[in-house]
Parts: sequence; C-alpha cells; structure tokens
Amino acid sequence: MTVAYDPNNIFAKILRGEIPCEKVYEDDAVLAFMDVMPRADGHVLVVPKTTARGLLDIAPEALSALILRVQKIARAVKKGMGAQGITLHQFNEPAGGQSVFHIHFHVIPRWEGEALRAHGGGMADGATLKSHADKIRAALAEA
Ligand code: DGP
Repeated sequence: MTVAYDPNNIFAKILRGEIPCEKVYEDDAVLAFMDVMPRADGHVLVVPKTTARGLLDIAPEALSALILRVQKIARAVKKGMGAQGITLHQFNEPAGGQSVFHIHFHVIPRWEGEALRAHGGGMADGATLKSHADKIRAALAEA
C-alpha cells in the first residue's frame, strides 16, 4: 500500500520556515541543516524541496539533483569537520528506520575507532550545533 505524503511533517515545516534550523546550505533544490540528534559531531541532513516521502516515490530528476547536493555537502562536512570518512544513511518507512516522512540523506562524518551514537538519541545544544555548522559553512564557502 502506498502512503500519501503528509505536508505537515517536521521537515516540510522547516522548509516552509515555520520551524527554525541550523542551516548550512540552501539552493533551488535542497536545504541542508544540522541534525538535532547528531550521531556524530557535524551530522547534517540534506532535504530536497520536492515533496516526496522517500526513495521509493521521489521523481528521478529530483533524486538526481539531491544526490549531487549530498556529494557537495559530504565533501564540505569531511573537510570542515576534519573527518577521516563519511557515512550516508537514508531510511525508508518505519520498518526501514525512517521517523520523518520527507526524504532526506544523513551525512555523518566519521573518525577511525569512533562508533556512531544512537539513531534518534540525545539532542545537541544549539551552541554546539552552531559551532559545527560554522566549520561546514566555512568549508562550503571555500569550495
Ligand atoms: P529518520 O527519519 O529516521 O532518517 O530520522 C530523522 C532525523 O531527523 C533524526 O536523526 C533526528 C532529526 N530531527 C528530527 N526532528 C528534527 C528537527 O526538528 N530539527 C532537526 N534539525 N532535526 C530533526
């Protein structure tokens, strides 16, 4: 059964400016901002402006635009955070681990020997998120 897109999901509200976020990048296709429950320092979400629930219903052109932005953000996250690697997560439907039903990619910087924190775990404070966002924004400005 196909579940309809719900325009009242939290990322739709962030895209409409109804809820604040710590933005690192925006263009015509995506908004990228800090995850409030980071699995590692510098964890960014890349959210397309198209209305799709997940990988299974997004239009191919919107997906193409999205993945190009994911690459751009991943490069900036790695550089800005001084990371050794990047892990991408993209969850679909509750059984697939998804909790916000507007398609998004998680861009998570990684360091050797450092395990990820829990998915949907503790909230980070605003000052910490801003300090990480500043590093990523600086890397994007240099790109
Ligand atoms: P998932 O749908 O399972 O890919 O997880 C959604 C992620 O979104 C999760 O890592 C926590 C994060 N998140 C949830 N609500 C908010 C919010 O209001 N603002 C921000 N910046 N992140 C959120």
